[in-house]
Amino acid sequence: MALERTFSIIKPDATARNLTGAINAMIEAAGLRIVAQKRVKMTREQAETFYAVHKERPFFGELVDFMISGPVVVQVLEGEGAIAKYREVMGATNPENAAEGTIRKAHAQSVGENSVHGSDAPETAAVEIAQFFAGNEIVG
Ligand code: DAT
Ligand code: MG
Repeated sequence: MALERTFSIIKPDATARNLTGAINAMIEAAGLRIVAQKRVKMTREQAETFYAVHKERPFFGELVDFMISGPVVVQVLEGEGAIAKYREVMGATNPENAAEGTIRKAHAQSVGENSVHGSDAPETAAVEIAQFFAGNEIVG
């Protein structure tokens, strides 16, 4: 398996509950390395661009409002098979379906307020990383 990078967001429901460190501990325990990280408040335009793939979905407005409702921590994670591995560590989108030991099982509050984002494929990871980080901000 190849060394990969994936894009992660610790979402506003998690930063509000002071869970950045707890989530980072789960990421690192899974063998993923945090090679870039910053805390930001997304603009509405940034959130709409980031989730553009979902713009026709009924929950799009709610999703954007939530993502700009408070600070987020954006991250680049690196490791062997990082994209699939982080999806596993996150757990299912709806915490009711998330496996024991996953971030969403432990911390998510609902399908909308589900604590973390992780890229779903190499192409989306590259686009998402480039939306928030310059190359020289990522230190592997
Ligand atoms: P994931 O974040 O697991 O990749 P996704 O890409 O299908 O899930 O959806 C992006 C986000 O949109 C998800 O994290 C939370 C929100 N969302 C998805 N389905 C939803 C629903 N049925 N109701 C409310 N929000 C939803
Ligand atoms: Mg997704």
